[in-house]
Amino acid sequence: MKIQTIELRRVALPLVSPFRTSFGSVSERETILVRVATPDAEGWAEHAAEPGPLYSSEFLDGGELVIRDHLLPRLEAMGEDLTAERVATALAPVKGHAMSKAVLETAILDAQLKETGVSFGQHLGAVRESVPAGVSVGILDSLDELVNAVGEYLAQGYRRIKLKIEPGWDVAPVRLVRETFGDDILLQVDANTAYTLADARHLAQLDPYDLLLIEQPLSEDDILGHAALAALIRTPICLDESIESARDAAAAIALGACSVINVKPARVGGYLEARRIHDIAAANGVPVWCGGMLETGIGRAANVALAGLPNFVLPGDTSASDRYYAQDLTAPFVLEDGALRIPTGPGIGVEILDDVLTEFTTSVETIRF
Ligand code: SMG
Ligand code: MG
Repeated sequence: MKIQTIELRRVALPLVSPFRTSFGSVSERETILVRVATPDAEGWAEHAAEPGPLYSSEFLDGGELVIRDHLLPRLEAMGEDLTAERVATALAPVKGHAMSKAVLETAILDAQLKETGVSFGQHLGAVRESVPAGVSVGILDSLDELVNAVGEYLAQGYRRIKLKIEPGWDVAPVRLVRETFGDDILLQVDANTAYTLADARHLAQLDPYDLLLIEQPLSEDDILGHAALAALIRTPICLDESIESARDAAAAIALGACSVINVKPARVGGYLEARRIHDIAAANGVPVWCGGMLETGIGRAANVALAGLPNFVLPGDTSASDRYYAQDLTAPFVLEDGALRIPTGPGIGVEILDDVLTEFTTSVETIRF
């Protein structure tokens, strides 16, 4: 494939409300959009990192630097032999930086699929037309606010609620949401590594509330800790930050560290590795669901397509655009009966709104190949 230019565009979009997790709070979504121009198509993708290295070691300024100085030269050296399928191998000598590798592979895959008129859903193997949507509810200032927020999301039709938790905001919010909204709602929690194995007895207090899962209670490198915790609590353990590759997924499953996996394509280097994790999990009877990083419509389109694969059996953090943004960069993703429709057009299948893009752009750098 012939690439003419690659554009790195920084954008910042205000969030409709701040989103607080155990590692910090954000009130806008800053990202780097990558646009790959070929003679016949334009591919787009969105970097998943945040401004600071708090969710994982990756962060936007570091990502921009590694893309420009270390990743793009390796892709450029491949000339017209470059295809999306060859990106991961070409970039493998660079350690880490999965999100920066993912944004490049995804933009190239988008251009490649647009050249051949194939959608992400078709290419990845989606088996449904729409995907049930969950919503991730951040840590709030009071339990009253939490009940209001959850009530609104349920009224909008969200099929599953995820509560962000941390020490001091865990058992009480879960108990209250269960008591207020009943036993039938699908409910899960996400700790973003905020606990240690010494908290096992405390986390066991979540057992009576019949949660779908607890996501990433312990440190990302504590696989054996998660396996030990699994024996001490009844709530199923789901890994997010710990799973950076298909090999990690296979190891975590084999060691009994998780019985569910949150698949975030960016965290694992792209959609092709994400599909391998889906396949390994399916072969082991481990259900998966699609995570989120507050993506704009650009990143969301590809995530929703991935969530159409058969073993994505739990609702994902693939919420509608208005859960995040008053104005998205694409036509908004909307909830239809609690689900988002998988785009069917070529590539990611969404058009970028030029005037909105310009409004939220903070810088642009164009690299000629
Ligand atoms: O995209 O709806 C979303 C956010 C979902 O909770 C979410 N993501 O650990 O799963 C996670 C967090 C990480 C992102 S925090 C900015
Ligand atoms: Mg998570």
